[in-house]
Amino acid sequence: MIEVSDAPGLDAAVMSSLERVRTFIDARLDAAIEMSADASPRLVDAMRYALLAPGKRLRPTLVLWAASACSSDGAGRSCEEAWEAAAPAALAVEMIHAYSLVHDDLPAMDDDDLRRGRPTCHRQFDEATAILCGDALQALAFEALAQGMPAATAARGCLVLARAAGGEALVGGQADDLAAERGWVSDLATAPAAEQVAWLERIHRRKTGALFIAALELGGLSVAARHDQLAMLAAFGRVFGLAFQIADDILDAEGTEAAVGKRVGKDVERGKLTFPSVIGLEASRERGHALAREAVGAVAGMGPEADDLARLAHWIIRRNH
Ligand code: GRG
Repeated sequence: MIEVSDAPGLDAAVMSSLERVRTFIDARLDAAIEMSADASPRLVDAMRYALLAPGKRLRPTLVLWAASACSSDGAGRSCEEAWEAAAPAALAVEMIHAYSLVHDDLPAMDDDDLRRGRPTCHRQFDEATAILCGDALQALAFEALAQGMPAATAARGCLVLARAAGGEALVGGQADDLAAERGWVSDLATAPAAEQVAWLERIHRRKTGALFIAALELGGLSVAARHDQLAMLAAFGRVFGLAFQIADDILDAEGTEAAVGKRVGKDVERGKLTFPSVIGLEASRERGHALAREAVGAVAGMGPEADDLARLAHWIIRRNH
């Protein structure tokens, strides 16, 4: 099992592994966004701007690492072959993620000016273009999956992705989060801490967690993973997603705009319910580390091939961006 005694070494290992994924994925994202002359040039510019912006590529990373972790175990596939098989799914999840960020930043939602260290899509272009850009990225995600995978895997993959992106998950979590922020949910502000934590977990399980779990499942599906492997990946995803979100809340409370690439301190400014605001910063950090350990335990049965996933789980709560 991965230990965190050598934290600087762990950070360096994760950063260099993420860099390898970025090189692999960015070249393919760039190619996937080539459009015919029928697409409006301004729209395509906005799509390229949003999709190729310098994000961490965490979701495609999970797709690729899930695929390689499931491939070595007697499946007779090399890591390179696993990544190639999983590439359409990796592109698709990043497209959904990029669309969700563009829409989340809109004035009607979170109203942000900065994303990934650059002006948000609607600030760089205009609001209507940003809305259409998100719409087109969402459609392109399903095109990438359906076109790049064998038919039966593609059908299953589209189902997994549609559920994770839909009204019961990403969009539903976002809708409930907005409802609470705008005071449409009564009693939440005065509810006991345990109820507030349960509410936070329910939001984040859908708004951010579902896409992480889908990324891992899609990675497994791409290489025809066994049921037990898919179950381990799902268990990892459930706790990884929550650890990621706790870290996101901590970064909003004490990160810097330069490192995070977006405005920080917004949650406090808006009196938003977050893990630090409900249980405090130290308890949030402890909970995040406990979840990271749980995530590592969830994939322990996959052997050393899951070491990258395990390191990522430890890093996710330590990150500064
Ligand atoms: C608009 C349907 C719709 C959904 C929006 C993703 C989302 C739901 C909102 C984004 C707002 C936000 C800051 C959520 C917290 C978690 C999150 C998704 C952070 C950004 O993800 P990272 O850190 O970003 O993986 P990069 O830029 O590295 O890809």
